[in-house]
Amino acid sequence: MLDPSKFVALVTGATAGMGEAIARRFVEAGGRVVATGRRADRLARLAGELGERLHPAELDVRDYAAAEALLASLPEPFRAINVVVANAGLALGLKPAHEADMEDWRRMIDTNVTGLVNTVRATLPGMVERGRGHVIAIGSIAGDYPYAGGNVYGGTKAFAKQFCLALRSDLVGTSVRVTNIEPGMTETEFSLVRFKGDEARAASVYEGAEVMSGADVAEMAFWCASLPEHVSVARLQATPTDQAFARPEMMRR
Ligand code: NDP
Ligand code: 8X3
Repeated sequence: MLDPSKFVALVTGATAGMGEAIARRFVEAGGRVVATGRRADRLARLAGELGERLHPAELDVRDYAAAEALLASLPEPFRAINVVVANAGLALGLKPAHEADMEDWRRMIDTNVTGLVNTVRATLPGMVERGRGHVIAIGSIAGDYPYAGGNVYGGTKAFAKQFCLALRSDLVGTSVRVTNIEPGMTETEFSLVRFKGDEARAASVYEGAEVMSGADVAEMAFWCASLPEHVSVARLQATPTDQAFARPEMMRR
């Protein structure tokens, strides 16, 4: 297993849910983390709690120039990033395609597809140059298994999966690993965002079901990153034990 104190991880979407849990997992294991997201207050709170091995940095993943500027401005102990967790993402709405809001579709594509590509393109050259690195994308089982209303969201996660597989082809011989983690239902702020602040509707998604937590997914990301450097997990798909493939309709309650 790799020495966790040598990890310098950049995590997108570290202000909530899985991203926050992943940042926490790497710092608590002794690594350094550049924790990013749009909500600066939450990043500051996390930095206050986790201490100097966490560097908070505001970043909207849709802005490629901002990602490059951030990398150029990192303090020395955080410059040699060797794990990139491209986690920032969202689903908006659950309407059938013929009724869906075009603006929701655009935002999902801008965040989950363009944001992922921006994060990877900005961080890859440094990792290739240093001969060490690991891209961990947070995809979803929705990238494999369709469900009603998952239209564009599932499409963006299918993109993440295929993009990661393609990256692996490009990166053979560079020592940079690529992993697409594909979780099933995980209780985070995901449904609150999907249903635009409707707390009752968001809570009903998880009611009576034993779903995964951000910490469960963080453990998967940490395990993939900790494996010896000659081992590269391509895809890691995991669901709650009571979920088969897709959303609640496939779940025992
Ligand atoms: P949360 O809503 O709890 O967290 C999402 C994170 O993404 C937040 O930190 C948010 O930060 C960040 N984010 C959203 N838009 C942007 C943006 N434009 N720029 C930067 N950061 C952004 O949801 P999850 O933790 O569940 O989601 C994390 C990932 O996991 C997503 O990619 C999601 O698709 C995926 N996923 C979720 C599953 C689930 O059941 N929860 C299952 C499978 C995959 P901020 O708003 O501060 O910018
Ligand atoms: C999020 C999981 O099943 O709600 O990727 O789409 S699901």
